[in-house]
Amino acid sequence: MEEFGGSPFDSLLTKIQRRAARVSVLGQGYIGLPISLLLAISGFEVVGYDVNERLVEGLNSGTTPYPGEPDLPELLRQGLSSGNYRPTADPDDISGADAFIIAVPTPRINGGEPNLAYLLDAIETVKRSIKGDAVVIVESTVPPGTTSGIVATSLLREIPHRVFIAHCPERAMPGQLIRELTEASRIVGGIDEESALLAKELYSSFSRGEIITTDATTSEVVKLVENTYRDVNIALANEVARICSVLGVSAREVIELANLHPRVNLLKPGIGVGGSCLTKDPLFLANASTERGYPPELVICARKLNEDMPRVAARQIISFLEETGGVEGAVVAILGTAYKGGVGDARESPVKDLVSVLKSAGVRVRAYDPRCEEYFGAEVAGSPYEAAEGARCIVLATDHPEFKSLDLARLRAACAEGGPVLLYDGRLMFERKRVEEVGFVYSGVGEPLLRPSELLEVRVGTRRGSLA
Ligand code: SAJ
Repeated sequence: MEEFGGSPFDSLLTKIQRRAARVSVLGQGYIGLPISLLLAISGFEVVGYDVNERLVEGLNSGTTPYPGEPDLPELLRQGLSSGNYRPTADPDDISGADAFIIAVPTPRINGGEPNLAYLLDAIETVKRSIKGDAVVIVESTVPPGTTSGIVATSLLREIPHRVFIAHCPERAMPGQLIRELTEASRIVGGIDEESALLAKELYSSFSRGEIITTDATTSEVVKLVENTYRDVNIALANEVARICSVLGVSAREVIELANLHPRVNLLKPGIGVGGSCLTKDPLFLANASTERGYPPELVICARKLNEDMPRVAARQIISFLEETGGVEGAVVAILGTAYKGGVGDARESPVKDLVSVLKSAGVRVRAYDPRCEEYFGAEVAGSPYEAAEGARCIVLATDHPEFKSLDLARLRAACAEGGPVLLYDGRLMFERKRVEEVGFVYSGVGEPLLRPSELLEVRVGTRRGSLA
């Protein structure tokens, strides 16, 4: 084994620069797995540890668990064939690494409080595995102060070696993880400058984006602020949508036109905000601030507004059913259950609440998703057309690219006969004209409310259908 002299910092830096550092990644999830593979392919010996034995078995046989990430299977193939990547469920295998990356989930519990149990377990595992000077990187999203607080106190107290500690949040978008992990700029926060520099050196082995160093708490806050910004922006779009509905104008058109202003950039309204990040990060930020004396109203209000969106959609659908033949036993077909288009991930999907509210009103809910296996208790259909059989309402709930090429006439033909059928566009994916031409009543998020008196007058392709 090659010797690296000098201070602990110099020695670790040289090991990283020469790709002689051994890396252990705890958690082979959405982020831990691609990070492990990118490091392995760039020349590091990487042990990818996960407590989930089935996941590890799959990885060892070349199976990627995350559909919707087009580049991941090839990356796993390269990682395994490089001989540098070793998935394991045995914690002893990570012992003695020079760098430990913790990429475990930090889900929220009731009230938005973070559940740090997986993180604390991972720290204990790292503590048992450090056999010399090492750098420990927290990649998981954590409340402000966690890295320099609980993580540092725990690691620095009992270990007789020099331990450098940093927080390196990811900025990668599910659906395009690999591209963003390798190309996006990133923030690296150390509990001291040397920790940040070591983490930066490690990540620059695979990242072409700019890597900016700061302190650990700033990087934690930056991560939370980024997702809060997006959540608040979407909440404003959803608020505009609700305002436009009652004012009788189309929010889609209003936002499109407002965004022509050079300094306006509203995001898209929809039936809700899902995924594991935007649904919890603003709450982590707000809770931390509240604990220190400032309860931030806007952030909380935006979260509530976004959480309410599936119920707003459900209410509009229910009132349509009430006005056109009754709710009990009416079939509603939901297209898409994933939390967003192009992924097979149902975590925190707004479709869960949508299904639940519709079902408790007596609706028979049938759903189809080309990528996702979670149906939230809805009847499962094998195709959009099967889902539509006998339906009085179709809800476009997830903007999967597959739905762009739906045969709308065939969809309408599969629906109930003899009365109006609503196509509720929860992701503003379809053109009103196209939908009305095939005989649907068109409505959706931010569209003018349909008025019952007008409903009966709806004629195919002749006027805008609307309903209150
Ligand atoms: N959504 C809307 N309207 C929009 C955009 C999104 O309603 O205009 C909805 C989506 O349908 C989805 C939810 O918001 O339900 C979240 O989707 P997303 O694509 O906005 O975000 P995520 O959760 O997939 O990924 C985010 C990203 N954060 C930011 O863009 C600031 C990503 O870069 C982060 O790495 C990721 O969170 C994370 O891991 O924190």
